[in-house]
Amino acid sequence: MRRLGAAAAATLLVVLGLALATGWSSGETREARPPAGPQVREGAARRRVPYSFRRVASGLVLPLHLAAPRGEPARLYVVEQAGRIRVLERGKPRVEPFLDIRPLVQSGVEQGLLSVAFHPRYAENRRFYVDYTDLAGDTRIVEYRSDGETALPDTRRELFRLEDPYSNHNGGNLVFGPDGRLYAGMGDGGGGGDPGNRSQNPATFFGKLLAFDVDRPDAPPEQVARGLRNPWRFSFDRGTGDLYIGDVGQNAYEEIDFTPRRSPGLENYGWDVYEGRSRFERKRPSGGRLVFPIVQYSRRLGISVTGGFVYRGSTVPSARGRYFYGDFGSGRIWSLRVVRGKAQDVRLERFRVGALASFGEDAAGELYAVSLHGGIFKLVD
Ligand SMILES: [Ca+2]
Ligand SMILES: [Ca+2]
Repeated sequence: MRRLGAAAAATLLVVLGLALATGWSSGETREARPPAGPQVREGAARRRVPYSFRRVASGLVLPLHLAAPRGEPARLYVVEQAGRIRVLERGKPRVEPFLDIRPLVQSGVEQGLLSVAFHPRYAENRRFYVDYTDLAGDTRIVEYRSDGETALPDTRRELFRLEDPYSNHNGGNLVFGPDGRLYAGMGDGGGGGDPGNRSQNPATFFGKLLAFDVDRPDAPPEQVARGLRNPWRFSFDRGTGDLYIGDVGQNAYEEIDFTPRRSPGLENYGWDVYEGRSRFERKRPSGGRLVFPIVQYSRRLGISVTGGFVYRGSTVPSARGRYFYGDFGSGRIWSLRVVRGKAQDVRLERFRVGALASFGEDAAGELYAVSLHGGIFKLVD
């Protein structure tokens, strides 16, 4: 694997929203404490597991994300940070990119082309969506269509633009939910400690989970959740519709948030009142249903969480129903099961993927891990 230089690696450490620590502390208070939940412990389960991540492709250039339309079992689409989407067919990157919008994209550290989502009826309508940082550093969410092989640049239609005060914490994940809406995870706008207190402020889109009705392009997105710092990858369980979010912490805790499909609505994931389950700022949450992480881990085990997927593939039966997630900096990967809303059987896996930028699913629900160093790995027996 090509190794990046030390300087590049240092900047990559902030790719996912870790950095710009500004001396905020997470002083505990005597106010109501959140419920204790499972902490991730090193070596909590060292039992032999029959699976691992095996490299299936190399040579991508700063790949950040991976997705596939449901109707294309033989293809993976890999997002490269600079502004391209590459097609992988049986492990081989096609020479011609699927999409190339590099001239429109400001790329580097936490900015760039950050994700792609295919319309649930992509096989018929060929519509797909990208989230990227434009040349002014602002977030854009744009629809394109393809001819089935390659994107058609002239079909571009903008859904959303958000002027961004800082270069970091851009969220950037796009996922279609079980209700057919397009969900977008927005970071808190950046800086350290949410200096503009945007995540709890219902008047801004920062720090929110947004849902777009892509058939009503002029309708504003619904804010379905608030209190996010930098949701670096979220997913809906394709089996149950439950929502899992990896939210990057400030100085202390990385967290995974869970919301069942049938939730009462308007979740508040806590930031910047809480970092993980710890008090961060002495103020009240701004409303909504306060949700604490189902699991968190400290700086000893990692620096920047990468949320993953509940495995619903068929290649590795023993992993079915387990939620996989990891850490960008340490490359550690864990899995767990959610039972009645709680994390159980949290397991540190034996394998690591360095510069773990994302997980992704193919059409059949097989699970992949994406290394920013250029490799794609598949969960196999
Ligand atoms: Ca703040
Ligand atoms: Ca939180």
